[in-house]
Amino acid sequence: MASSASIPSSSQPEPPKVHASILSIKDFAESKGDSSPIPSTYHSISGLHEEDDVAEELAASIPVIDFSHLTSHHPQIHAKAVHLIGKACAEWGVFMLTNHGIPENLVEKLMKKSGEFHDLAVEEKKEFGDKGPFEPIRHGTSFCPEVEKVHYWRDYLKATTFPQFNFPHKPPGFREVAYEYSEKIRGLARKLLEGISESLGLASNSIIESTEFDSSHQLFVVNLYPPCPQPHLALGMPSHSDTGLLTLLTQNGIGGLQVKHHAKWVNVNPLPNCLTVLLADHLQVVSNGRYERVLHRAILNNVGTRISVVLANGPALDKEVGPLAELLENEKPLFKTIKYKDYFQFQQKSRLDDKSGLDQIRLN
Ligand SMILES: O=C(O)CCC(=O)C(=O)O
Repeated sequence: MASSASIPSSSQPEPPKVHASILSIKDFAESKGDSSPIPSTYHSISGLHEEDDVAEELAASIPVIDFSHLTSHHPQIHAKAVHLIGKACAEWGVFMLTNHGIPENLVEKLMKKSGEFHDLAVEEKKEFGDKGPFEPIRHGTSFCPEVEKVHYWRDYLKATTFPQFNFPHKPPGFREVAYEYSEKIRGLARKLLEGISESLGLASNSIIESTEFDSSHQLFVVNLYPPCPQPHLALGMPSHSDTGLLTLLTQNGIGGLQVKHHAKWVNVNPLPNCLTVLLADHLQVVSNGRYERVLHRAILNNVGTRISVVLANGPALDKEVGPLAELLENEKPLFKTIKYKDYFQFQQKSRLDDKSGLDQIRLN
């Protein structure tokens, strides 16, 4: 049985003073125009070698899962989809989800309202200023500027949309669209977790029950990456993995997401009207390492504003989560059991890097 644990406070060295004057990178970028050099506090790419590491030829190999096959009542079609989802989780940690049933016009409205939110004047968004991971609605820039050595070319809105639904009341209509979208995404995540449990040879409700997914914590993130005059020097988000079990991502048609696969960066070029599904830290924990979370990052361009809407679907905040008991009948736990709330807080207040909270709870 895995032991219960807490995450020690971060031992990261003190970062240099932050570039406190930039509250919104969108406003900053618009005020400077498209040809001025970016502040050195945003230089997160140190050399060309990082760019050279992109494996263009692998982009077309990112797995595609047809959701309608997973939910099919035809046993053979369902079994094949379960096999494919297990393979995608084991080999990539990311897949594109087609035929998911979310109407295209809902996603269009979501993107429009997301842009309108970020277009509000800074004054109008002040009431949502990020005051910490458990605030229900947070608006800010970069990731966690207080602890960063460099900053990221990104503004964000984060809202906890389950078990309580929290969302800004402006711009008009955004809240309603976000509610509908978040409900649909939670339904998809639940079905995907059933398929993933089956792919591990377990009962379909195994992950759902052990993580109390029906009271799960859902974080709704609306990222905006303005065009960057020197996209080869900065990042929208650095290499990281997400908290939670499954992240479902959609974007406004402008690419920028890359996933790490066998030490190479691979561009995610989504198929039309698909969602991108990323395995997050706690899927690695519950599967006792059979499936690994995927490292990913957001790169920039100097042409158009990119918006991504990212929903992180985790266990219930108060649930102590560790490797699934069924898997520990024949193998040792690779991770400590920890309250998801503690893990989430640690991740949201740390610098984003490859190590993540997983390294804090890994057992040798
Ligand atoms: O915008 C993207 O493509 C990635 C966003 C992301 O990784 C995040 O919000 O954690």
